[in-house]
Amino acid sequence: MAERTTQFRTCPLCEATCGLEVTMEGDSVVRIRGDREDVFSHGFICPKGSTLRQLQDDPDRLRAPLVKRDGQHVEVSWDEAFAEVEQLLMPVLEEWGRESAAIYLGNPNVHNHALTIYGRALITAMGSRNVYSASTVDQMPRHVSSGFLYGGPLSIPVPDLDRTDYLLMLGANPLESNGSLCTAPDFPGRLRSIQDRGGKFVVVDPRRTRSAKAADEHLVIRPGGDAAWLAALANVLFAEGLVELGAAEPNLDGVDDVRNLVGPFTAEAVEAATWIAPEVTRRIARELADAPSAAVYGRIGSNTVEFGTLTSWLADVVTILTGNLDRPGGLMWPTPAHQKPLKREPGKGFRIGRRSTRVSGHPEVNGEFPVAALAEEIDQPGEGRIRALFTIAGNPERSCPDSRRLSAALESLDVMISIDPYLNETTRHADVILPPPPALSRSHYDLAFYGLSVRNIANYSSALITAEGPLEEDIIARLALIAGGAGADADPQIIHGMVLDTVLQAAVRGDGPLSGRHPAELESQLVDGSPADRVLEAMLRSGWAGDQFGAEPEGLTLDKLRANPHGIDLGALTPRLPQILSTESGRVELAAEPVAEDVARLQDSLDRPPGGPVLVGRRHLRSNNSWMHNVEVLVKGKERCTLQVHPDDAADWGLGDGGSAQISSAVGSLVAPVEITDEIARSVVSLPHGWGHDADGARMSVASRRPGVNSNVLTDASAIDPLSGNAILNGIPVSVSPA
Ligand SMILES: Nc1nc2c(c(=O)[nH]1)N[C@H]1C(S)=C(S)[C@@H](COP(=O)(O)OP(=O)(O)OC[C@H]3O[C@@H](n4cnc5c(=O)[nH]c(N)nc54)[C@H](O)[C@@H]3O)O[C@H]1N2
Ligand SMILES: Nc1nc2c(c(=O)[nH]1)N[C@H]1C(S)=C(S)[C@@H](COP(=O)(O)OP(=O)(O)OC[C@H]3O[C@@H](n4cnc5c(=O)[nH]c(N)nc54)[C@H](O)[C@@H]3O)O[C@H]1N2
Ligand code: SF4
Ligand SMILES: [Mo]
Repeated sequence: MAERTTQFRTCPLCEATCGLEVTMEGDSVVRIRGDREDVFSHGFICPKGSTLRQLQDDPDRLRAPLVKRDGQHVEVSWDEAFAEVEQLLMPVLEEWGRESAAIYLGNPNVHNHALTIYGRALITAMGSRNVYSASTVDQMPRHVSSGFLYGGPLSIPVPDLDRTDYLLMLGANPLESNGSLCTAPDFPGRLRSIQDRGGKFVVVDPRRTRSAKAADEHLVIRPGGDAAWLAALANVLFAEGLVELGAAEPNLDGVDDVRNLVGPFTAEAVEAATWIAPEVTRRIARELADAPSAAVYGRIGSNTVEFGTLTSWLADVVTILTGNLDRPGGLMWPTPAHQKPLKREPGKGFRIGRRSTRVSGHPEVNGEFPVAALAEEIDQPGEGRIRALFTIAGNPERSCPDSRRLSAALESLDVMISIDPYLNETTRHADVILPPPPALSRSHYDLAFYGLSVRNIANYSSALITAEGPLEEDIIARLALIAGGAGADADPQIIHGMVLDTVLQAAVRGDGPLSGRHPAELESQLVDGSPADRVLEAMLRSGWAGDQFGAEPEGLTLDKLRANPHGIDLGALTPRLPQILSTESGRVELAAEPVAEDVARLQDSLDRPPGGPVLVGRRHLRSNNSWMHNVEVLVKGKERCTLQVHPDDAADWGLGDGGSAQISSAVGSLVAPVEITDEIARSVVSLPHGWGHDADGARMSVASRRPGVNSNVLTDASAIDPLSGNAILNGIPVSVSPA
């Protein structure tokens, strides 16, 4: 019998970054549970955390590349797969030019440092600006509002959960999702602690979610009403003389403009659009102003809506007006270990629309185009049509709006290449599928999420099980070499060297602690590791907490992280104004023009007559977007892909619990089982996303036995938030009838 060992690593499945204790016997996993000594999660995990083993062992997980031959996916060797990529891709690029290629980056790209670091290399080699990602069905409004307010789309402040006295949470359900754009393992426990220390948290949601039940107060809001309601909170703060800017005041521009902009949004004026009574609006505004510290936090239900960017902006505005920006207990910016020390320099500011999409003219945002436009960019004829597509760690056929059209568009491509462990609804269209190593076979470091974390943490995990195939950075490097014209046999070290050199060159630039040192000298100090780990090491050692390649011997190194498998806690968040600002003015620009101009659209919406029912989404603790429904222990039990309907609506529409309903929107229609519950507001119905696992050609045997329905058949790709290009996935007008 193989020896039993205990290993520690971070769960890569969601943003919470929980520590796992993994008991192994040789190369097999015996047990996974929460790591009680993890410096951040202290033993907390959710039911998904222990399923890394099931993902590893899943017989449907691809172990070798697949290529499509006569409509069937068949296994081939890695060399054959790359040769096939070259043979299919290059003629398309030669005939139609670089702009005929596009890439879609799915959510796990940010849960995997190899992908986070290497994505850019493939985009550069592809030589096309057609970049799409899951960000525009998710958090793009947050990037845009942060870009305009603070100058940088990544300068997203997070609620200082562990010190706040008052948390106002809109369209987020962390008791199911474990939090997003706010990395905080054991989010539920941290919310309870707010209450234990005498504070309060309020949930604003059209559904009485688990988070709403745990909250001190739950406000039922009309879907899409958050921006108007937040504007009303700001209005009350001004009207009642409650604005108190606090220490951030010298850094703020545009407070008076905001006063004017929110002038029309009185508590009375927004009542119909929000379903929130004026006296409640006024009381919440006063509570926010009175609280010793407070933070406003909005997520999916407030981002993937008609006024996503305005909602995101106003959440920060209300926090700012109550003096809670950049102070303990308010909204604060993390300082991830890999970030270089910042100096206050006038920034370049933030801009959108440096180019636009071919068909609908949607502006570029943060270097990408709205994924809602992907289908039409493929299926509409004309110069610049997309004919070649890479998808990396994404399932757009389930996660993006108007799936039917997107499905047909994907099928029509000249060539499609996917990096994914599954033959699923999206990759079934691919000519070549390249499977990455599963989580336990790769190292892990949360490069993205330590920048959105409620404490400054560094925690590195080693790979535990030998990978069956190449590392993901090797796969990307080989694709980049092919796309760049070097061919399928070129040495991936060429790309690895380039990626590393970019980081080392940046490290020695400027007058930071490494200025004057030579990249080659720094490189010679790197410990042996995978290519992505060497880049990570360079980032960490040159970051603010790093050892500066020997100059600060007490500082962080990858070896030091390896010796601390429960992670290193670099402390609570600290104030970062004004250095964090990169606006042109060097100040917080509260009323940047594009944002201010969009307020008129919000004002117009106040007089809209009440419409019919609208559809919203939801998440369940045992799900992870579209891709973990193949894990038996997570999907067993009660049917979860149900249409939630209020009892009075069910009576009006003639629906019975457990019966079937037909739901129709402007773009599609589907039939789903009905779940009658008073946990949802009247005139609102809810379906989770990421289901619909009955597509021909997919190979997910567990998921296909409980397929559920795909809610994105109903979402409309022409409905986007204009500033961010984000798809509107909540508040979709629908009609509902018995099926
Ligand atoms: N209606 C509606 N639609 C939504 C949402 C909603 O709330 N409502 N939510 C949106 C949100 S927030 C998001 S983030 C998107 C998600 O949208 P996507 O990112 O497109 O979809 P996922 O379901 O996360 O699919 C992830 C894919 O990555 C693969 N994968 C997993 N791990 C790895 C890995 O390490 N490497 C590689 N190469 N592949 C991997 C999985 O097999 C799967 O195919 O969906 C969005 N769509
Ligand atoms: N278990 C699990 N965890 C996950 C995921 C998962 O799929 N499953 N996905 C991960 C990803 S990619 C993300 S982005 C995060 C998302 O994390 P959260 O933002 O917490 O996501 P949801 O649980 O979808 O919560 C959104 C809530 O918004 C409400 N809502 C809908 N419309 C409106 C509206 O107009 N206004 C308001 N105020 N509320 C509204 C919905 O009823 C729902 O309760 O979760 C991550 N964690
Ligand atoms: S909460 Fe997220 S990070 Fe923690 S165990 Fe569950 S899936 Fe993993
Ligand atoms: Mo997401």
